[in-house]
Amino acid sequence: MIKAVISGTGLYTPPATIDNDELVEAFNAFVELYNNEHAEAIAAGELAPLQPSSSAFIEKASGIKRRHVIDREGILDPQRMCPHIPERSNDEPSVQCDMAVVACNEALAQAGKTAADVDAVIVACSNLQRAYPAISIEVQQALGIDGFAYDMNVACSSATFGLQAAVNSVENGSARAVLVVSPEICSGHLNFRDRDSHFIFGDACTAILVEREENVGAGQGFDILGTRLKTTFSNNIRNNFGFLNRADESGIGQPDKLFIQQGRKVFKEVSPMVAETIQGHLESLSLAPDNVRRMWLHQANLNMNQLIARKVLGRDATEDEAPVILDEYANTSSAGSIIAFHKHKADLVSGDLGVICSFGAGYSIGSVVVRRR
Ligand code: CO8
Repeated sequence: MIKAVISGTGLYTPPATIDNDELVEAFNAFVELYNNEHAEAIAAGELAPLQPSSSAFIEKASGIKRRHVIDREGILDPQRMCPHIPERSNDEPSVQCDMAVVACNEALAQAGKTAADVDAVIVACSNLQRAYPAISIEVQQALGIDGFAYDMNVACSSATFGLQAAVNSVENGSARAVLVVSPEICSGHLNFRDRDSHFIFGDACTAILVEREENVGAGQGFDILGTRLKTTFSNNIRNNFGFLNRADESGIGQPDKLFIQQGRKVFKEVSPMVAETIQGHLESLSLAPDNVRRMWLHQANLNMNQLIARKVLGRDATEDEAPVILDEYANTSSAGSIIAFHKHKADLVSGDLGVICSFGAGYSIGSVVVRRR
């Protein structure tokens, strides 16, 4: 039987950053503009004044200190509060393709492979910048891969669901190697005017190369012991942007066409589901939580990750056991757990076990158990 192995990972990090103080300063300037503009309606009790944001709240509630973004200036302009990313002509590579190529090239180099060794590309992320042609086919062409490609979206769990699809393709023989790439431009669908969520997201792109075991050198990469996916429908994280928006003009510009969530409900409902999924997955592989050397968890909220790790292990996890990257990157949707894996896997030794686990909108949870070769 063919077995699938993770042989390389890559990461594209946009150079621009925004720290909490800068973001809050822009948000609070917007609040002042809004409240001045609506002073009469506010005084008459017809409108509630907007409340300011605070860096102390952001760090305490989420663990986020800064985020990388494609464009700083547009986000920090209180009159705009949206990144400025100029449209490109059809003859130029798309922004997501550019990000993907950097991350894929790093994953290939880490694995010691070239495009000639790869048969498929899956672009798996929470938002695609156009409907078609598929971004993945553009990436396939940009890398020079002779094979097939497709896009998929399971919000924050896109990369782990994409990993399962890649494992299936490698193990059923339809591809020798598959690149799973997650170009997340979260700043494009975040409402920077919403106090409850303006601080949550950042931009990044990850890539993972999944190959046949026989093509990967001894002691290189990670065996994939199993994947487990779980979905349960919920409206608590939602984005109603879509191709039917133009068919009802009354909805255009409404806040629900960007990311909206009931953050506290998500926290309460998703955390136990994630812990149960990881525990059940380990049990099905005859493994105990004590056997796990590291958990690369989805990076949405530090308190949430500490709670999940505690539920799985029955005690507090050290930062070595559940590394954190959200302080630096914020929530990068599906890229988050893969960034943690990419940055915190080199010190594992042969036989060490780990769990990559994503969770988010859907709800969706993806658990991937790996073992250092
Ligand atoms: N500054 C100061 N105070 C604030 C702010 C702010 N910015 N925002 C809220 N407050 C206040 C509130 O008004 C409230 O005040 P009061 O107690 O007086 O009513 C108080 O702070 C507490 O508010 P919350 O209950 O909302 O705060 P929480 O402690 O719950 O923290 C979090 C909010 C950080 C959002 C937290 O609930 C959280 O992280 N939850 C988990 C969310 C999560 O994991 N979501 C996953 C979404 S990501 C995903 O699935 C991918 C989607 C696709 C990508 C989309 C890209 C854009």
